[in-house]
Amino acid sequence: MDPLLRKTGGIWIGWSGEGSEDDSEERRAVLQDWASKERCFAIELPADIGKGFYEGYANQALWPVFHSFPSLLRFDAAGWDAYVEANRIFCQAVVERYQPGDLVWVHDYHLMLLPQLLRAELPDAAIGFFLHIPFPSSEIFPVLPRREELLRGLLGADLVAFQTHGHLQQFRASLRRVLGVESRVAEVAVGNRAIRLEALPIGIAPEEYTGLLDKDETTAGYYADWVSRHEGRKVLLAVDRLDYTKGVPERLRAYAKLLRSSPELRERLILIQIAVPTREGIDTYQELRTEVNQLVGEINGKLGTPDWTPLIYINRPIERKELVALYKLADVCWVGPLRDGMNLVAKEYVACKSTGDGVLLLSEFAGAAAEMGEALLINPFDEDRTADTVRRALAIEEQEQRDRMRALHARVLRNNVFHWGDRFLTALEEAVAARGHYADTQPKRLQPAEIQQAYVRASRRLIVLDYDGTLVPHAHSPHQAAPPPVVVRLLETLVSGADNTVAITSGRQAKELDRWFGSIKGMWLFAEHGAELRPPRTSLWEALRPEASTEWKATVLPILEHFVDRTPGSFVEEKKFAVVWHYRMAEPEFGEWLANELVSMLEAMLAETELRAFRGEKTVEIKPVWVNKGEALERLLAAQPQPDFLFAAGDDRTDEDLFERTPGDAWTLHVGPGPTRAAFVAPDVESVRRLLVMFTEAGHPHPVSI
Ligand code: GDG
Repeated sequence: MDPLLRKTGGIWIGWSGEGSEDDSEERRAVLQDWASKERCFAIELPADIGKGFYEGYANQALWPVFHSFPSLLRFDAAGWDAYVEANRIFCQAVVERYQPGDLVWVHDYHLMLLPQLLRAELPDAAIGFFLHIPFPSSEIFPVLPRREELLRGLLGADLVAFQTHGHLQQFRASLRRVLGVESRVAEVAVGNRAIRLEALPIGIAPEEYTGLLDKDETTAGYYADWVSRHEGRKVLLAVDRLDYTKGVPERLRAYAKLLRSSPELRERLILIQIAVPTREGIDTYQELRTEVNQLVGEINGKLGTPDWTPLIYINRPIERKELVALYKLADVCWVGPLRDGMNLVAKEYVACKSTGDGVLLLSEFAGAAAEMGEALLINPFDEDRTADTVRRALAIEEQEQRDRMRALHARVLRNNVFHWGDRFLTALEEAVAARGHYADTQPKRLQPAEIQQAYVRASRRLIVLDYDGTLVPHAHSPHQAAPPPVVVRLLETLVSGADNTVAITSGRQAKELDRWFGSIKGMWLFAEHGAELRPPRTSLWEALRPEASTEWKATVLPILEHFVDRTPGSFVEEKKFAVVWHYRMAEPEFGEWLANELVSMLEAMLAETELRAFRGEKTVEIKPVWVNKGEALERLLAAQPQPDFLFAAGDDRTDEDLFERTPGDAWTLHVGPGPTRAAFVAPDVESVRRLLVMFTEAGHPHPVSI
């Protein structure tokens, strides 16, 4: 971040990494220096908070789960409390330094609660979050204790960005599964806020490496030393923090296999493994160190000769100049993480290969693989095949090797860290700018007098009404929602107006609408969200798409029946063109959880078909995509083109399809809370009925009263 902060004049706020109890003169001088010279401001955490936060929840819960190692998850409530407290302390520190207009960029899994905490303190601040590590699959994420808090924490931001599209998709799937929150590819709406979602792969600052390559004497010295010691041998290089996600034991075993199966390579090859110690306070890391030490001993002990040490193992950090010398030296860079957000070593190596020599061996489980397709990809868990690929890398034809490396090199230089930083900050600024637009598009509370006047003035009216939740409250069971007399009277009166076309668009089946409204001859009826319709003055129902098959129901019904078995109080409703799982009577929390599970499962299952699973009011409905109220509206407008007063009211997601297709000057009304595209909102069914009463008072000889 250093070059980026210099460019933008930003400040860095980070944990000093030690307990605040150590208050020595020397330490204070260092922190002071950082603040004044580097504009890096240290957060102080008490030792127990720091430990519980960093070695506890962040690195023994989040790190393993996010890297798809759920079996290494260790959770204790004290670690979580420390994590919350550390996030709170960060929040305070940001608030103290915040100036209006600042952009706040929160980094990584240690601070997932911070966006929400900041939002509460600084409601207008521009807050972005970047996750450097992968986001796990929605099957794994829910094992995390306190997963809801983490997701809600992130949703405090204006922008949440990931290394790859894959990670972003997993995040969206987890939002659905854990919180039941639906999102779009690039956006999720929470209440009246929109949060932008992005995939922004991080890059490196190439100059920081290439600048040392040929011009720096120390680097040249390191290079000459390494060359003289290993003249005539091919060099494989690996550079990792000694972390179980990085695949170090897997690499060493694959290397041993390679040497055993290809005796001709012996004495002609070395592997240099840099393994920088990290998080040594955590047991898993101690165990990893022991395992790696043992493998190193075995390889050199069993395969080495008096003139040749096959593996050079460096278990400490080296300075960057030496690292660059090694990048220059290496014939093959072997990047083999079992899971990695991005992996910068791959990019640094490629940056140092401007002449096109060298081969990059890259794990398909590193985020980098998504944009470095010219590398030789490996599955690090498959040690035999990995050994084969190393053999292939060593024997690769020069032309192929140069073609691959040149393409990689150009891309790494282009998609550098500045490009990444600019894209992040631009996306954040855009997300904040769009807030105003979003606020403008927020629905207003309906002014009944205003709409009544418009009603009176009009002469070609189209009135489209949802039924459940709009004209009558939702009933516990679909059979208990017969319309009260006042609703029937209201509809009859509206239909009797010569200038009016009135339609009911409902998710209900045709037989129910017939039973309740069959007697109102002049009204359009749309059943099953428009899949079936009955035009005015007819008694026959038509299918919107008569040729559509419904054979798919036989596959989906047993799945829903299985959910009924698991959920007392829930039941399945089979419609002509849809099937619905109702869980209004089920235990609320259990019902919501199962509904999330069901939708997540069906989403994957139905991906290749025209069927979709839709969440409704305590329902999950499976139907073809073309069955929607928007299509119903098109049909109405074909019969009744260009109305001069279009009024549409509804309460749930299915009504949004209709609102989306209405012209800009339509009076669209959403009933109840929740996000909507409608221009207006009304609090409840009663207010809709009062409004319809006003219509009848304004334009009809026999108004209805409630
Ligand atoms: C996280 C994500 C993501 C390593 N040894 C030495 C040394 N290094 C430098 C490398 C590289 C960096 O450390 C390691 O970066 P990675 O990307 O490989 O991995 P993480 O540390 O796990 O970083 C990762 C990254 O965040 C950025 O978003 O790519 O997926 O896990 O720059 O060169 N540098 C020096 N001596 C060493 O011995 N000087």
